[in-house]
Amino acid sequence: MALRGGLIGCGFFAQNHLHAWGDVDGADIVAVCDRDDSRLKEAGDRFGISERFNDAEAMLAQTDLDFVDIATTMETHRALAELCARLGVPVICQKPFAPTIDEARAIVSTFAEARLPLMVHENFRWQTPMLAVRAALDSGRIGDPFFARISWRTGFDVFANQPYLAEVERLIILDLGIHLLDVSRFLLGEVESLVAQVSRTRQGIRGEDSATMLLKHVGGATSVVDCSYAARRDPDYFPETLIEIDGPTGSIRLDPAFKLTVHWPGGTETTEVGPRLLDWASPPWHMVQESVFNTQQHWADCLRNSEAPSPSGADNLRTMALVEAAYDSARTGDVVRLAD
Ligand code: NAD
Ligand code: 89V
Repeated sequence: MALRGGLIGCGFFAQNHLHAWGDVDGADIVAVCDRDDSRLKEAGDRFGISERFNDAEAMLAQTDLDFVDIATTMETHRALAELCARLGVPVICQKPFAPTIDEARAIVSTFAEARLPLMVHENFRWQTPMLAVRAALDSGRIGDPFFARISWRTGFDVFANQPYLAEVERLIILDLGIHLLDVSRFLLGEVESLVAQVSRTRQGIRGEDSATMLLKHVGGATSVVDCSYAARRDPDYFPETLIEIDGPTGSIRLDPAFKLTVHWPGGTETTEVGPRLLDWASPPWHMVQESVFNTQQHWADCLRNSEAPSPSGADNLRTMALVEAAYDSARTGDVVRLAD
């Protein structure tokens, strides 16, 4: 029997969740919830879901669910997740896990006490190109990396689809940098210390729209993580993450258009590591859209097999700690040391 899921939040990005759930093997969304009647109706009609609720508690009371997919914005995550925990329902929750690490810790603690599965829908580590970089590192061809640059710079108008981003005090590190910091952990391991600089270039927004972060990883590697919503470039590679990694015996580069180059004593190999173009996906979002499918298929598999998901809520606390460290460093100018 397929797992029965309920989705809360039928907004902009949830459309990708719902399309991807249609492709996921072993799980179906059988109920949707949104406070907004028109969005609820549109999602239910488009995806053929008859169980529709304006209130999450009513959905949970009236529908037998194996999990809930929380696709609302971060300020609602804790209340919704803890409601699910009280009712014994596992959760996959969109990023940012919560507006602050303290709220994220509270969610993790609640789910640990309830002994329930909890995953954060952090999908950059589930992008096909990122999995290819991870595999290249795992091949051992370049040895243990000592340097990486993880860069995401665009002038794409993210505010058109996500107008709330113009209102938040903490913008690009908490919205986009959070993905890149997770990637830095995914590729180079845990972080000992971090220093950050931020700036705001765009008019009409409240938060920072550029950030540059220097990380020292456990084991000695250094990474530079940089991101901007204010880069005026042509071509603009939105939403691709560009990566370069150096190791003692070679290097790995992820260049625009998903071109992966591995150089090692055995030679130099260049391959195209782009995503599949899913039938509901459309460039330039198609790589992100495929990662949504990859993330959700992983969650369904973990639930069915009683395995820990990646990233679990507890794991994502380490990424949230880097977000908080970056904001602390940008405010004080100090190098921030991360607790073990
Ligand atoms: P949105 O504002 O377009 O949609 C959120 C929806 O949730 C709205 O329709 C709202 O009515 C509904 N909602 C809010 N609180 C609710 C509640 N308590 N009960 C029921 N419905 C409720 O937001 P969005 O742009 O779709 O972003 C949602 C989340 O997805 C954000 O956290 C964002 O950071 C994240 N996101 C992730 C990616 C990615 O995975 N790469 C990309 C874009 C956005
Ligand atoms: O992926 C995200 O979280 C979106 C972005 C605009 C960065 O794609 O917010």
